[in-house]
Amino acid sequence: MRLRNVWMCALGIALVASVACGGGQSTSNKSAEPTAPAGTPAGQKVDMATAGDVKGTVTLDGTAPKNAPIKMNADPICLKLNKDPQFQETFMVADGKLANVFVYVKDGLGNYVYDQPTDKVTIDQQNCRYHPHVFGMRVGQTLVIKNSDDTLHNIHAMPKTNTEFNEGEPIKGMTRDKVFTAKEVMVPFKCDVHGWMNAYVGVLDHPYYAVTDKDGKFELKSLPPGTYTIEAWHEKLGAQEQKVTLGQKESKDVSFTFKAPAVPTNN
Ligand SMILES: [Cu+2]
Repeated sequence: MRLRNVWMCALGIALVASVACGGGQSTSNKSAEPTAPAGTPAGQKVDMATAGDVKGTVTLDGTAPKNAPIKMNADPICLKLNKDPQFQETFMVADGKLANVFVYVKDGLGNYVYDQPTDKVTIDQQNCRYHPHVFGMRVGQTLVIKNSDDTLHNIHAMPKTNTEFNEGEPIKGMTRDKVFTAKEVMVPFKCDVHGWMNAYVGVLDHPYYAVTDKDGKFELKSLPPGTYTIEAWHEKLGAQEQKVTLGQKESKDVSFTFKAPAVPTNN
């Protein structure tokens, strides 16, 4: 390895260690480890000196369907916690921009290795809803399932690849830790006590994922140069893919448009 490359790699490692990558939001305290020898892409860390970004906006073309109303009569505690009318979060649209879309690198990353996040991801059962509704996490990362309500919640994960689980949390303040062992987009959750409660997690083996915010925006930071398939997933509108090629330090816009259903969906 030439001296310059050694320096670039060292810089890259230092940045990887100090800057949160994508949705991982973790800061690793691990000291820099030696990278694989030059010419051995497998097991190599991303060189932050040449990394770029993919950002974009997700738009809904057409009129957003009305979200289904939620009736919480089955549980008086939930009813008491929610005085205002409640609706599903299926279509979160403002000015035509779509929130709660999971966007991630589906293909093209090769064999890079990434620091394992040391932080935990939390899904909270609060006011008889899941928070967040759509989120991402890493394979091997701890998911804390919390009950903030004074009522029984039963979180039921229904993966196809990972192991299904179905666990009750009868007491306010209870938490359970879970780990997904394989990548899977998406794993749905439901509450077996409250039929309206649902959430989705995208589990990935890399840090390049995001969920669109209320303005429909997302950002995948610190992507190495390469050609990638970016997928945008929505719980009702399905998934779309786009290819993008990133040169060194390039920032590219990859925006998606989903067509609103012609007939209102029964969400
Ligand atoms: Cu529940």
